This record gives sequence, C-alpha cells and structure tokens, in this order.
Amino acid sequence: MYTQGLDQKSAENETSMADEGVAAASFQARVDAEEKIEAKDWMPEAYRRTLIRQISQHAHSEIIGMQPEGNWLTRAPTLRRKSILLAKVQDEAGHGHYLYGAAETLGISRDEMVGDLLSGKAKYSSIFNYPTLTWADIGAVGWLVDGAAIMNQIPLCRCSYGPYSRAMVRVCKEESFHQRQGYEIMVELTRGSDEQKAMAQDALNRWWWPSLMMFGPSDINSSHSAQSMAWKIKRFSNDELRQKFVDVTVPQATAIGLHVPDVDLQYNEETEHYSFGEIDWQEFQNVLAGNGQCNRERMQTRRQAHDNGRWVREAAAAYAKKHSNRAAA
Ligand code: BYC
Repeated sequence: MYTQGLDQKSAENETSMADEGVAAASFQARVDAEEKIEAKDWMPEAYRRTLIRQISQHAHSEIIGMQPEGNWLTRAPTLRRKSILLAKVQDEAGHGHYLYGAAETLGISRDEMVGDLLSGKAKYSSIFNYPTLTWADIGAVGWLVDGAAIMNQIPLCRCSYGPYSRAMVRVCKEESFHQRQGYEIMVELTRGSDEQKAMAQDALNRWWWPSLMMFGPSDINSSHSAQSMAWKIKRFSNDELRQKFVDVTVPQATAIGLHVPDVDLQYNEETEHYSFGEIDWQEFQNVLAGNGQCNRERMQTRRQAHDNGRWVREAAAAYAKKHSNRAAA
C-alpha cells in the first residue's frame, strides 16, 4: 500500500514536471518573440527571483544614492544650484518608489525588501560608498554616476518584464536631466579659476574608476549575465556597457579640458573604441564586502532614517485602517 502511494506521487510529480517543461518552453518563446511578461503571467521561479534581486538592489541604490548628494544640499553654492540639487535628490526617492512598486508585483512586500537592505542581506550599488568631498563631486556624480546609470538603464526600458521596463522609461528621462546638470557644473568649474579647475580634475580623478566599477564584474566573472541575457532582462553584457560608457565619456572630458586618470587609455582607430587600463577588482570586491570608505556610514544613516520614520508609517497605517473601516461600515 505504501509503495502504491509512492508510485502515485511520483507519477503526479512527473506530470507536473512535464507541465513545467512545457510552460518554460512557451515562456522562453514569448521572451524570444519580444513579448512583455506581466505580473500575473506564468514565469520560472528563477526568473522571478532574479528580477526581485535586481530590481530591489536597484531601488536600494536609488535610496542610498540620495545620501552622498543630500550631504551637499545645505552647502550648494547658489540658490539655483540648491533647488536643482534638491529636485534631483527628490527624483532619486521617486525612482526608489517606482522600483519598489515594480518589485512588489512579483510577490514580495516592500517591508521584506527594506528589511533585507537594513540587515545587510541585499546589496546596493558600490558607487555610493565613496564620499562627496567637494562641490565638484556633485558635478562628477551627475556627469559620471548618472551617465553610467543611463548607459545601463536605457536598455532596461526594453527588459522582458513589463512593470520594470515601464518604470525605467520615466527613470531614464530624469537621469538624463541629472547627467546634464552634473556636466554643466563641471563645465562651469573648468571655465573658472585655477583652483576651481583643479577641484574639477580632482573629482574626476576620484570618481572615474568607481564609475567604471558600477557596471559590475567583467563578463567572465559575471555569474548572472548569461541567464539574464537569455531572459532579455539584460540586453548588453557588463563589459559592453562599460565600453560604451568610456567611448561616450572620454570625449566629454577632453572637450572641457579634463584629463581621464588612466595612463593606458588609447583610442583605437581600427575598432573605433577606447582601450583602457585594468580595473582594480580587489577594490570593487572590498566595497561589496562592506569595507568601502562609506559603507558603514551609509547603512547607519539609512537605519537611523528608518527608525525616525516609524511614527509616519504607523500613522499612515492607522489612517488607512480608519478609512477602510469607514468604507466597510
Ligand atoms: N555594486 O553577475 P553580475 C543609480 C553584484 S543606481 C554592487 O554581473 P547582475 C543612481 C551583483 O549584484 C545604480 N553589487 O550581476 C541612483 C551580483 O551579486 P549577487 C544602480 C554589484 O545582476 C542615485 C554580483 O555582483 N543600478 O542609477 O547580472 C543617483 C555578480 O554580478 C555591482 C542598477 O541597479 C555593483 N556595481 O549585473 C544616481 C541597475 N555590480 O546579487 C544614480 C540595474 C555587480 O549575486 N542592475 N554587483 O549577490 C543591473 O543592471 C545589474 O544588477 C548589474 C549587475 C549590472 C548592476
């Protein structure tokens, strides 16, 4: 009798595994045909988990990314600069919200995602663990960090998962304004006094290599790229995007008289690309392991902000409950 029961179960398993195989094949066919996958559609569990990992990391990066710039809101040199920076930092909060919203459609709660960030389980972009030491850093962050973000995120507008791809359209429009305001700060500094020019060069020197690291490990060490590209979550590999960024950004530096801090940087007439020096992957791994210049400070600030906001979350929940009780009565 027991054996019979086991036989039955395994036959059921086989049927469900066969069903799953059919579903997976038709899912991949939809992806290959450039159809968007929507929240209620069947999807492989690993696709769902990959998206939750990437979208939530992206959302966390937007929220943590407010800190290095927020640091300069009270010190921006003019009222105009202050209001632009304020709008930019608010945009980043908005991006975090769209992205958490997109991830929620995959069946994870915002509380769980935020919990994973605060416990240190979830990652956020390595770039935000570097300090913004001078006003020129705000220019460099806008120009290089938002510039790298756009390069990575424009292809995400064509990501196979509908809610993520649609969220990215608006994010990219705003990032594009962010990049221009950053470059404009650099233009103005390079037209200024010798001291201002030196400040702009120093910011480029410090932000160049970390910006290249934003694109992630080189393709041979990128554990997720091959599968994410087959699922059309990623459209280009990490190295391809990094190369596009270098090719676009070096002439922008040259145009304003700045020097990219890489002795191996060279334009190759044949390939029509810049070849560039080796990235310090040890530094990248060190930052990912939590030992960058600002990792501890960023997490401490985020945890404190979360604790300080507890009363707002409680008040909002009480208000929503009161209204749903009234609607039900
Ligand atoms: N920092 O197999 P790989 C912004 C991790 S915010 C930290 O290549 P994947 C902005 C990776 O997660 C910019 N970790 O992974 C905001 C994985 O670890 P796990 C954020 C990194 O996912 C405010 C492992 O290394 N943008 O725009 O295929 C102001 C192996 O890597 C990093 C996004 O998040 C890194 N730099 O590719 C201004 C865009 N790189 O998860 C601007 C969406 C890699 O296995 N994300 N890792 O533990 C992506 O496009 C991809 O997730 C990545 C990595 C290209 C970042």
